[in-house]
Amino acid sequence: MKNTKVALITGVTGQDGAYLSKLLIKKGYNVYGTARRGASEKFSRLEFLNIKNKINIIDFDLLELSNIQKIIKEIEPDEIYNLAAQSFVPTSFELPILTSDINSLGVVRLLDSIVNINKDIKFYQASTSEMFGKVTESPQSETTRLYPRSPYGVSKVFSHYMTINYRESHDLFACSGILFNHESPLRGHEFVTKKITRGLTKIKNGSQDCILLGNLDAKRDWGHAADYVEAMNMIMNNNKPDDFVVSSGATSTVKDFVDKCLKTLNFDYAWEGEGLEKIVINKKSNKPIVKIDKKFFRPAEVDILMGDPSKIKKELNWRPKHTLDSLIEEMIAFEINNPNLSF
Ligand code: NAP
Ligand code: F7E
Repeated sequence: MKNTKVALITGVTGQDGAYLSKLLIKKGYNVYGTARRGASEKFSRLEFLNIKNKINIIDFDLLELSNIQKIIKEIEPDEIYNLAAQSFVPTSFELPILTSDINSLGVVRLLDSIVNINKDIKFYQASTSEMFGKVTESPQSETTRLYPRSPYGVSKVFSHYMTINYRESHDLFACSGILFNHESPLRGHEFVTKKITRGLTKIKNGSQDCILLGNLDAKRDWGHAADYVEAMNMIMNNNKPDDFVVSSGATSTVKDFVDKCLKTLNFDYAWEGEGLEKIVINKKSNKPIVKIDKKFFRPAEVDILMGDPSKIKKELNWRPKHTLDSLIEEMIAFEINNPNLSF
C-alpha cells in the first residue's frame, strides 16, 4: 500500500486544473497533470500559482486511446480527475464533432481504460449545469430533468450518463460534480466574467475604449473556482461514489455582473437605450464603454441557471468561502495588478 496518494488531473493547464493541483499538492498528493503539446508554452496559470515545478506534467490527449492507456499503466493513479474538455459553449456550435469526440468519447476512453487496467482507480467527471439548459424547474438539483441547449451541453450529458453507467455496470468508484459556473482571476479570457472584469479595468486605466457583449439578460449562478475544486476532492473522498450539484444557490444577470464591476471600479455611469442599442455611457467622458454586438448571442441560449447545493452541504459539509462580491473584487484587483497577464 502506497503512503502518498497519486492523482492524475486531465486538463491541468485550465482554470480548474490549476486550482485543483494547488489543493492536492497542499493535501500531500503526488500530482500528475496532463497537457496537450502545442506550439507555445501554456503553463502560465501553474506558474502564477507557483506550482509548476511541483507537478509531473505529461503529454496527453483525450482523443488518443493508446496514449491514455499507456499513461494510466505508467502512473498507477489512485484518483483520476477528468477536467479536460472543449469547454467554451460558442465553440461547440462551430466544432460540434470535435467537442463530442473530446467531451463524450474522451470520457469513455478513460472509463474503459480504468476497467481494463485497474478497477480500483477512482474517477471524477466534470459535469456541468449546462446539462440543465432550458430548465424545467428552479432551482436545479441532482434530480432535475436534463435539457441541454448546445453541443457542449449534449456532449456533457453523454459523459455524465456514461460515468453513471460504468459505476453501475462495472462497480467503479465513478462520480460526477454537476458544477455551476465558477470563475476566478485565472478564468479564460473569452468567458463573460473575465471579459467584463478585464475590459472594464482596461477602460478605467485608459488602455481600452469599450467592451462588446452579447445577451445581458442571461442569468447565471456564479461561484469561485477555489471553492469548487474543494468540492471535487470531497466528492472523490466520499464513502460512496455519487453525483452532486455544486453551486452558490443564487442567480444574477450578466447585466447585474456588469453593474457590480462598474461600481467596484468607481465609474460614474448610466445605462441608455434598449435591446441591441443598449449601452453604458461613462458620464465623465460622455463616451460609450459597453455596447451590444449580435455576434456574441448564441443560436440557443441557457436563460437561467440556479443550483440547489443542499445535498453536498448536508452530506459532505461543503461550505464555499467566497461570495459573488468577493469574487468580483478579487478578479478586478488581479486585473489592476497584472495588466499584461492573460489566460
Ligand atoms: P478550461 O480552462 O477550458 O480548461 C480545459 C482544459 O482541457 C485545458 O487544460 C485544455 O488544454 C484541456 N483540453 C482540451 N481539449 C483537450 C484534449 N483533447 N485532450 C486533453 N486535454 C484537453 O476549463 P475549466 O473552466 O478549467 O473547466 C474544467 C472542466 O470543468 C471542463 O471539463 C469544463 O467543461 C467543466 N466545467 C467547467 C465549469 C466552469 O464554470 N468553469 C462549470 C462546469 C463544468 P489546452 O490548454 O491544451 O487547451
Ligand atoms: O457565458 C452570456 C452568455 O461564456 C455566460 C463554461 O465554463 O459555464 C461556462 O459556460 C453567459 C451566457 O459561460 C457575452 O450568452 C453575454 O449566457 O461565461 P460564459 P457559459 O456559457 O455559462 C458552464 C457551467 C460550463 O460548463 C462551461 O464550460 O454570458 N454572455 N455576453 C456572454 N458570454 C461570453 N462568453 N461573451 C460575451 O460577450
